[in-house]
Amino acid sequence: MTTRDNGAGECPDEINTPLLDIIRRPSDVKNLSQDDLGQLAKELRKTIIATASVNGGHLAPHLGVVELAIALHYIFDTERDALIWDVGHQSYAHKLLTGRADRFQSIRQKGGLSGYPRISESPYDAFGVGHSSTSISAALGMAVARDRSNGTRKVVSVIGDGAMTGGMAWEALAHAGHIGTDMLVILNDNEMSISKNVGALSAYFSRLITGGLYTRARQDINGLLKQMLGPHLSRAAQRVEHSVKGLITPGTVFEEFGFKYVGPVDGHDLDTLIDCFSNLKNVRGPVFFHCVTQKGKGYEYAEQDPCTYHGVRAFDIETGRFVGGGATPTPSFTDAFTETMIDAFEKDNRVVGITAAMSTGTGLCALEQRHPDRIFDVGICEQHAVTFAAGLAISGQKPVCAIYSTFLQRGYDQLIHDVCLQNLPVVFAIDRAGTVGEDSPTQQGAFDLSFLRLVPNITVLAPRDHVDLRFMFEWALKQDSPVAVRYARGKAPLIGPEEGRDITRGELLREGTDAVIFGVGPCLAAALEAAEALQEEGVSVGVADARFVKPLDAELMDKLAGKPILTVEENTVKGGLGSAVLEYYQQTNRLHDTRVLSIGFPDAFIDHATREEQLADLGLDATGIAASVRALLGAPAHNRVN
Ligand SMILES: Cc1ncc(C[n+]2csc(CCOP(=O)(O)OP(=O)(O)O)c2C)c(N)n1
Repeated sequence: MTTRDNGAGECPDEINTPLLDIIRRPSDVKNLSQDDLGQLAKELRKTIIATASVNGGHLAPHLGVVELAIALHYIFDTERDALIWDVGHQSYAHKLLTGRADRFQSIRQKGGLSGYPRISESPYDAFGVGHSSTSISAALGMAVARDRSNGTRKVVSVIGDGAMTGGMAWEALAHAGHIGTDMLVILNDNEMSISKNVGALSAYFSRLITGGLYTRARQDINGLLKQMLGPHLSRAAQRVEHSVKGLITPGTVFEEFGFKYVGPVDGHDLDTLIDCFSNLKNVRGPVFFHCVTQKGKGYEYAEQDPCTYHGVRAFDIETGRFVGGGATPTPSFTDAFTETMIDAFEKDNRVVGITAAMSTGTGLCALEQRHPDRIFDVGICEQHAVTFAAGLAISGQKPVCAIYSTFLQRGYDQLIHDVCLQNLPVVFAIDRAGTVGEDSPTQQGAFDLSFLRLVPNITVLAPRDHVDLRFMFEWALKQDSPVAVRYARGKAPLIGPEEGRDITRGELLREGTDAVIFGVGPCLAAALEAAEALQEEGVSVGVADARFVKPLDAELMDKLAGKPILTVEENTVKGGLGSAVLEYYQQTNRLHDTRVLSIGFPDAFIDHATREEQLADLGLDATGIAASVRALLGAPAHNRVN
C-alpha cells in the first residue's frame, strides 16, 4: 500500500501489506492459514494508522477490534451472513477485509469511502449506522426475516460497552430474549465510551471481567457447554473450555433476558476468538458474547490516551503529535460555550450541565474537572438526558442540556412531551448544527431548526459568532421557558462589530436597496461577502441576521417586507428559517409584494466532504449565495462572481 503526506512534513513509511494485498473479498480471509492471521492483524493496524494520520477521523475504536473483525470473517460466511457494527466507528478492519483496501485512502474524503458502514457502499455492510445502540434491533429484524423465509443466514452484531448504555440496546435485548431466535450479540468491552464509560452498567461489566460471577460459573462449565452444544463436545469446544477464563457465566443479567452469556474473553487472542466463534456459530437461540479489548491497541499513543485518539485530525505517526490547528485567537462556538458555562457556573449554583457521553465534543469536559458534581454524563442516553433535564428544571435547577444536533433527534419526544409541553426552562446547547464535514450523512446537523420550530413554547436562537453565542446563553439562562441555542462546528470569528449588540432581536448588518439576504449562523459571513461582490456589479443588497428563528423578530420582518428576500440557513429548507419567513408574510398578508427565495439543505441527505466543500456544493458559500441573489432578482445566469 502506498502512503501520502500527512502534512507533518514527512510521509509515513511505505507500508508493506502482502497478506492484505491478496484479500479482495471476505472469502479470501478464510483461505489464509490461522498462523497468518496475526500478521494480517499487524498489516491492518499499520494501514489504519497510516490512513488516519492523513485523513483524520476515528482511530482508537478501529484499532481495538482488528482481531475481532478477522475472526468474524474467518469463521462466519460473511458473503452471506449479516455482520452489523454498532455506531460503525470501528469498521475500518471490516472495510479492509471486504474488498475496499484499494480505495481505503479515500476514506472520509469527498466522493471517497465513508467512515461508517453504508449499505450503498458495499454488500458486506449489512446495515447503515452512525448513531449508537441500533445494532441489536437491526440484527433481530434480520434474524426474524430469515426465520420467516426459512433461511439459514447467521446474524451477528458487534456493540461497544458505551453503545450498550443506550436504552434502545436493552429494548432490543428484551425483545430478542423473548423471541429466542438464533443471533449472536458481541459486546466489545474496552471500558471506554469516547471518554471513560460511566454508570452502573459499566461497573457491572467490570465486575464480570474481574470475575466475581466467573468463580461460580466455572464449577458448572462442562454442563453448560453440553447444554449449548449438545452432548458431544467438539474438540474445539474442549479447547475453549480450557483456554477461556470464565467462559460461561450463568446468572448474568443477559441470562435473565433470555440470552446465553459467554465470556469474558480476551478480544485480542485470535485463537480463542476463532475457537469461540466456531462453536457459537452453531448454538441455537440468542447468545451474548462478552469480549474485552483495549481501545487504541497497537499504537502506543492511542493506548495511553484512547480518549484523545478516539477521533483525530492529521497527526505525525512517530510522535503522535497533531498537525496544524494550534492555538489561534479565534474561538470555536464550542470554546465560547465552555467559557460561557464556566461563568454561568460561577454566578449561579443552580446551573448544571448534562451530556450524553460527549463531554469532550460538547466542551463540558472543562467544567467536569472544576465542578464534577454539577456535570452529569448520562451515557449514550439522549432520551434520558432530556427528561432528566426536565426533572431538574421542574425542581428549580437550571439545566443546560448539551447535545449535538443529530443526536438530539433521539430525544425529540422527550423534548416535546416532557420539556416543552410543561414549558420547563431547559436550555438546549445544540452543537454541530449544520454541516459537520467528513463524517457521514448520519452525523450532519440538518434538521434541528425544522423539528424545533414546530414545537410550542420553545425559543430557537442561532448565534452568528462567538460573541452572540455568549450573550444568547446568558439570556437563555434567565428565561422561564425552554430555549434552544444551535450553533455550527468550527471557528466562530466575529461577524460585524462587537459593540452595541442587542441579542433579543434580529439585526440589520448591511443596508441595501435591491434585495436583502436574511440568514442565521456563520453563513452570514458568506452573505456579507456575497453582498460586497454584488455591490461591485451595481446590485445593492442588504444583509440581516434573524438571530431568532422562533419567534421571528416581527419588527425586523415588517421592515424588510416589500423587498426581494433571500433566506440562508444551514438546515434543510423544509420547515426551517425560510419556511418561517414565508409563514410570517403569509400571516401578515405581505406575500403579494415580498418575493422570498430560500436556500439551505435540499431534500436529500448530505454526503461527507470537508465543511467548505459541503457548503460550496450546497450553494451556501459566497459564490452560491450571490448566484441565488441574482436568481431572485432575475439576473442573467452568466453574471457570476468569481
Ligand atoms: C445516539 C448517539 N449519541 C452519541 C454518539 C457519539 N458517539 C460515537 S462513538 C461513541 C462512544 C461509543 O462507545 P463504545 O460503543 O464503547 O465504542 P468504543 O468507541 O469504545 O469502541 C459516542 C458517544 C453516537 N454515535 N450516537
